[in-house]
Amino acid sequence: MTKIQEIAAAVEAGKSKIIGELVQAALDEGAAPLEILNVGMIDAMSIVGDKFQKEEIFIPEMLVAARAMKKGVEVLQPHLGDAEAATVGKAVVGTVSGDLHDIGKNLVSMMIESAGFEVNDLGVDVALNQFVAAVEGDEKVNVVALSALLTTTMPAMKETVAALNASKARGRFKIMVGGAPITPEFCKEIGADAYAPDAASAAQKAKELAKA
Ligand code: B1M
Repeated sequence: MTKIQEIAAAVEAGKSKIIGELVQAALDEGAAPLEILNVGMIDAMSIVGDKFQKEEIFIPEMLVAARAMKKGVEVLQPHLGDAEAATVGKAVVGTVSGDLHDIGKNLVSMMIESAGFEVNDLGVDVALNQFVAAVEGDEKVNVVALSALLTTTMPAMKETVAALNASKARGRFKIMVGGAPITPEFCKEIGADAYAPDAASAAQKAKELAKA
């Protein structure tokens, strides 16, 4: 088994105690940080999701897998991207109301920060008025990144985008959306400015939006 396969197995089995050592060992062996993330962790979480869907595992197993991934990401974080010297702006990031999934959102936060943004991460289950207050209360904000992982929280994303579109500060920020059930079509339909399929593209897209 390669180190990356060991990492994937540890994420799937929710082995938080050993995941840090495994990630460090893979880095020491010269594995690419993005490969560790994509193959060792994100793919493993997809398998966890599939098993949950087939009722082979249940919420506690999903939760321990998520914890293990978080621990692994903590070790990986300093290797994921070199922070750019100049600040390109400030991004408000959060998972929309009713949605507690934060791993993808945390990766998006981390990658956007590495791309040179200051980040105000509002966390999960963020009410639309919290997003509006965050943009209206801070003139530096030029990007808002909304995450949703559940089809049932897509309406909350739509309402949040509508509230942001109605904000008096609308002229100075762009809205980006993402998360597993989100599509470019949905992005367009709800009036957001951009869609990104993953955290690395979110960082790239945020830079483009900040320049637009
Ligand atoms: Co949840 N859950 N979950 N869950 N969970 C999913 C999303 C699900 C697909 C599992 C399944 O059934 N196969 C399913 C949703 C089905 C649907 O809506 N169609 C589901 C469900 C049903 C639920 C509950 C309703 C279960 C229940 O209670 N019956 C419940 C809801 C709770 C709530 O939010 N109110 C629930 C709870 C949980 C846990 C708490 C146990 C745990 C979350 C722990 C945590 O986040 N701290 C959990 C987990 C771990 C998952 C899965 C297994 C993994 C999610 C994850 O972290 N993936 C997930 C199945 C899956 O995704 N395959 C599942 C890894 C992460 C890196 O990927 O978040 O997709 P992701 O982020 C990606 C991209 O989406 C993108 O970038 C990241 C990659 O680079 N991205 C953005 C994300 N946000 C972005 C924003 C952007 C741009 C890109 O720009 C702004």
